[in-house]
Amino acid sequence: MTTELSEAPAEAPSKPSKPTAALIGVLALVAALGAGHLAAAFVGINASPYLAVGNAAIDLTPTWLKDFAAGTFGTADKTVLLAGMAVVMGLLAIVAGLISRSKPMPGQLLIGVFGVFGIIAVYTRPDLGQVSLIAPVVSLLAGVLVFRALHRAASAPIAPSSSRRRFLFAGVALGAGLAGGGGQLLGSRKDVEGSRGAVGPLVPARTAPAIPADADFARLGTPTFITSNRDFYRIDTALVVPQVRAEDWSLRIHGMVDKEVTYSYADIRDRPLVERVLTLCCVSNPVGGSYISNAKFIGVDLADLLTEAGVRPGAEQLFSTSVDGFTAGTPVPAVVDPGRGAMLAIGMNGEPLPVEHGFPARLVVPGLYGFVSATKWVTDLELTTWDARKAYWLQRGWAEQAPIKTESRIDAPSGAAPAGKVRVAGIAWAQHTGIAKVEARLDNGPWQEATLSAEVTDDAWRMWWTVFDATPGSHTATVRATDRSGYTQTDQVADVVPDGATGWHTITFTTQ
Ligand SMILES: Nc1nc2c(c(=O)[nH]1)N[C@H]1C(S)=C(S)[C@@H](COP(=O)(O)O)O[C@H]1N2
Ligand SMILES: [Mo]
Repeated sequence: MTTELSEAPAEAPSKPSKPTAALIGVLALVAALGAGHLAAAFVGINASPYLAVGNAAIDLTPTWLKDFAAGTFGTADKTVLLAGMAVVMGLLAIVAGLISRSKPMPGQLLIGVFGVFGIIAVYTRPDLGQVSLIAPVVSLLAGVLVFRALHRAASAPIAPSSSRRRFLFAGVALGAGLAGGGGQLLGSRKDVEGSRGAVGPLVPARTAPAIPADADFARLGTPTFITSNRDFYRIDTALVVPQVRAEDWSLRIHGMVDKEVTYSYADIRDRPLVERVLTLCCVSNPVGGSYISNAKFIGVDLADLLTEAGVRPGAEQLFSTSVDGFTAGTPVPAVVDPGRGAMLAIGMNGEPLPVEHGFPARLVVPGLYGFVSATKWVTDLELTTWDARKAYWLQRGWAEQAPIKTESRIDAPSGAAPAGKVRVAGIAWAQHTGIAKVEARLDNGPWQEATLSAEVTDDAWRMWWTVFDATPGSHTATVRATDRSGYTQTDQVADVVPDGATGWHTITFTTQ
């Protein structure tokens, strides 16, 4: 700092030009984010201030806005969020540069406030420990120091030759890029795909029933009975898919139990495995929506693990926690009843769970929406009461109890069909109750009973089809399902919040 004192009185410093000032702000931002990303590689990539701010934004977003974002951008909503953050940060950085043309202090302050936001975002993440604070602190320091250094170079009284200045600016940009890229590489260095590949074949002792050829009407436009892992719908609150190696994973069962137990991946894998066909559905699935898929899950009975721990009387909810901080509360009766078939799943359609679907392990519970039951990357199960703990979506206005509602959807025809005999086909579901009947009607005419696909299990969806005579022109088709309890789907329209949409799915199509 002595150089500063000796240089200061020499001559009035020159002001950097507006574009240079703006560039200083942007480069300081890029340096801060790059350094933070690199530091995060050593403590967990989610400690990167950029990602931590994004994750915090997701958790703080009001439900209506989340629904709007998911509805408008679909699964690209996360990319849109990250891009939006980049634009806002970039604009603020330009402001920081422009307000600091004569003195570095105002911009430095703004960059500092940015840094503090990053620190708060990391500090308040439920999935990050104290050591993670290193990343946003490094980021703050890098931002402020680079801003000062560039500002000084740009306003030096005897301006360093502009080529030297350009060299310095380019150096910062390059360094920040290398730091960010290096962080990204190092952060994903933990070879989770390698760990997944090393699991080897999962051979269930009890396999799922064989899937008959008439379990779907895919050639008539319904989905295939089993959804491929690639096509299976996905819902995550976290920005970055958690990377957990099987050898680093463990599951702890504690709380209102006789004996706390902890299982390693090998402990679970070495048990006799069971395979079950199960249709998962998201509570956010609107009438006619696509957040529903069906797979063969391989794992162990949750009821067996809970018996080993010994669930105490008075335990009301199984509070499950993921490594990413997501939590779900499942009613105890649904997970201790051996007839229910709730699982700790480690496999999906013959493979170890895909990383995006919860590798190394997740929960699945027949008949309950995913947000109250299907915790991915699960590491902690606490037996507790409803009063003691509130799960992630319960805190955000969604229901405590959320059994899947009996529903149905039309998949064909879509758009146009030749006039005459028109075949209408789709899916229906009432997990853990079973579908008894599906009816469809054309243009509000009489209900007509549809042909159902072969039933594989009452925990999975059924497909249906029927044929109508349709004159050339515009038509509507409507569907409703009746489940094995005798309940017929209500036509009352309900929104997805708080416990799932209702209403009859109606489509419009034209024939010619
Ligand atoms: N860790 C974690 N688990 C989670 C979620 C999540 O956001 N994070 N989403 C839940 C919701 S809302 C649903 S519907 C299912 C979706 O599971 P899938 O992504 O494998 O289809 O996972 C559940 N488990
Ligand atoms: Mo969900």
